[in-house]
Amino acid sequence: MSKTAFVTIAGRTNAGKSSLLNAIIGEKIASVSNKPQTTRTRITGIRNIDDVQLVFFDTPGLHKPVNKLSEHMLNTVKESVSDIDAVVFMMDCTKKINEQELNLLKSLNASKMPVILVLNKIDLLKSMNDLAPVIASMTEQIHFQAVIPVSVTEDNGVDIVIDEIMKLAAESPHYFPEDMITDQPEKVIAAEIIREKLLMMLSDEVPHGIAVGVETMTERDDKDILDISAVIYCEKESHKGIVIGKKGAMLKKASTAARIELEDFFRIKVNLQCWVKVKEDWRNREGLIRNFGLSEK
Ligand SMILES: Nc1nc2c(ncn2[C@@H]2O[C@H](COP(=O)(O)OP(=O)(O)OP(=O)(O)O)[C@@H](O)[C@H]2O)c(=O)[nH]1
Ligand SMILES: [Mg+2]
Repeated sequence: MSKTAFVTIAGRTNAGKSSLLNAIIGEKIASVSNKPQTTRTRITGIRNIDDVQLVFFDTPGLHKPVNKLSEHMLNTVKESVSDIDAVVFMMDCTKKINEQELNLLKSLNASKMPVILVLNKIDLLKSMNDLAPVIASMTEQIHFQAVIPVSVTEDNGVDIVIDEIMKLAAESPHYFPEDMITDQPEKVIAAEIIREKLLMMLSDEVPHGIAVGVETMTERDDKDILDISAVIYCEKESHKGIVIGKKGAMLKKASTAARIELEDFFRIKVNLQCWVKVKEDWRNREGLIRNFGLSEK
């Protein structure tokens, strides 16, 4: 008898949602960074355990919308919390809940959607006793299927999250082949790996204005080499200078780090070429957002 559970991972930006998805899938399919709003689209991750297929949707983090891109990101979250079996709601346990989070949780409760509360980053707590008031205040206001304290980076508690989700799987055919771990096209994964390295290396002002598009990705006939060419778009001429760096140092550092991870992911030698272009104010331009695959409309 086969079973399936569709699960959306939602919560504030930087809570550790993509980190959790990667930990559950066992491969890095979603970009992770300490900068807010790292995830921009819905990312699907698939894990098969015995006869159960778990399908996860990682979503952009809740934040205050400031431009058209963030409006699209927040719409993605809204659309991702219907027609599923459960929501994993993730919080950084060192941060207080805000109104946006509370509103989402209340509407999930109203729709009778099972919600598993995952309190992440317990490694940052001085004492586990600090968790008790957090849990008490949350469960006073919202009904949860389960409350699970975890530290994703220390691999503490992730197995308990999986066990809870397994309980919610319903009898159903499997929708994805057994060997599939994500529905992200390879070009998108490659672009996200490059964008993640830039997020890691650049200072705060620039990263949000960056989009990466992989233009070509071809394996050579005569050698085991994958040629990838990518364009890094930034919003300002001055940002382009920062992305390239002194004598190209920044671009070189980021593309080397990306190449190493690309080789690891695709298990083949990679030749990566990155170009930097300016597209002013792309985050407010519908057409460009569609172009980058950040909106389906
Ligand atoms: N200390 C600590 N840091 C963590 C833990 N889990 C994730 N992080 C860090 O938190 C930061 C954000 O992680 P992400 O997985 O990108 O968070 P996210 O919720 O997907 O963020 P958005 O995509 O912006 O919504 C990264 O620097 C992670 O390494 C944890 O258990 N403990
Ligand atoms: Mg994320």
